[in-house]
Amino acid sequence: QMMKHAWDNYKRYAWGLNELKPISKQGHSSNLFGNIQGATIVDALDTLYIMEMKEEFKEAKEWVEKNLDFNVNAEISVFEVNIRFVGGLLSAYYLSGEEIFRKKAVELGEKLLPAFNTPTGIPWALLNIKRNWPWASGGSSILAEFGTLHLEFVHLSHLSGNPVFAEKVMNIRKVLNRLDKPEGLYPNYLNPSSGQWGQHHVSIGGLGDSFYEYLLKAWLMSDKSDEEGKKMYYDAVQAIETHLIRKSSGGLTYIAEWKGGLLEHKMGHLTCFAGGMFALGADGAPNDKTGHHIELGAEIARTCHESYDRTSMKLGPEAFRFDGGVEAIATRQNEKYYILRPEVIETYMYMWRLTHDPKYRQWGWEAVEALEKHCRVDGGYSGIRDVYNNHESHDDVQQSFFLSETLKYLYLLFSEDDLLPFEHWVFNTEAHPLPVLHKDDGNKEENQK
Ligand code: DMJ
Repeated sequence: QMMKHAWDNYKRYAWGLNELKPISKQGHSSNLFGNIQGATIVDALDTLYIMEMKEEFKEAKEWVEKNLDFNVNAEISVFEVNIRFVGGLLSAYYLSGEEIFRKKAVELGEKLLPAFNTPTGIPWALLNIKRNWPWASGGSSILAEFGTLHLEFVHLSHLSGNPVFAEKVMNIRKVLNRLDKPEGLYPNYLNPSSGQWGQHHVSIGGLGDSFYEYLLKAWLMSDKSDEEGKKMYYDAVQAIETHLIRKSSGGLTYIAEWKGGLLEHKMGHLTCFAGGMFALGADGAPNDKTGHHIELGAEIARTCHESYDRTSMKLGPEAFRFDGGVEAIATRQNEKYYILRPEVIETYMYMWRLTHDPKYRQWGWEAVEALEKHCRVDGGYSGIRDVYNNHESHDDVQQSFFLSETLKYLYLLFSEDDLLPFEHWVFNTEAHPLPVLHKDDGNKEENQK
């Protein structure tokens, strides 16, 4: 019903545009996608399919056939377009088998390739004028952006028969492996021309997050044959544990940010995805650390739940701190907003599947109630400007990831484990499921031809 409400209102007021403004009941355009339109449609395709909303899936598919056009003349974010559009199209193809989605995914992948024309092969953040974000340290590319192409690009090679996509992302690995890493950590900034790190800032939240996620998932998606991805992931987690993970005096485990050796005792909502990541990776953890990684996941889930529970609206802030006498609370006005992000619910879903502890469903249900009470409006769902306030001030944006991630993870949290089982599917960072590529998949397809 939540999906229906979000979708119907998007359809009614913003059909074909990128996102919905649910208060003003009109389209919302963000500068991430340039002239590419229909972000909500492409991001929502697989959720509609999984929820068996057949009519809606059909109309979304027709829109893609007739209208989805990749004009990259205006500037686009390579990362955002990859995770939402390429990822969304790939999942829609694998779930439905409809050729149009495969064709569009490969077509779009090809348009992204010029971003890799740099001296190192580390891609630019922005196309079509190839450049980086003006705010990024020393003209750098961002770890979480160039490190979050791997899953989609491996699938693009698999589906197109063109090895160029996989070669591009394997080269990123090569560049990273050649570099010295401070204390074994990966800085968020890397200059694509010089191949040198920018500022030594390290984060498991924004600017770093999905790079780590994709190391683990690359290994899982390769049917555990990508030993390099595996080693990079577990080595990185070891360094994160030593240098970034701390426990508050009140007993809450959190992941701090690292700035040139100094810790900032702040955790972002984005960082909360790491609970699910640690638990998902627990099985392969070296040195008998499986139980330890599950426990780490559980502790991060608990901390992130506290960040929700300590607000008036029971929805978590964008960032919360562990200093100045507070724990898991936002102290700065510009960190008190909630924009329908999925990461905490994502972690509940992984923890539920991997432990079956009923508290994760309870916590997920608390989030459903809070979303219904504070974010649901006549025209869809909106983010909130201050979750500590008793009265909602809505931000008037229904983010496309609310349909692709937040609602999908909630649905999976309350579904049986055999819906998209983890042995066969990995989720890209926008919650688009991609199948594990089994070692004999290539041959199977050859034989079928
Ligand atoms: C999504 O686009 C993805 O989850 C990304 O990895 C981080 N930001 C948003 C959701 O918060």
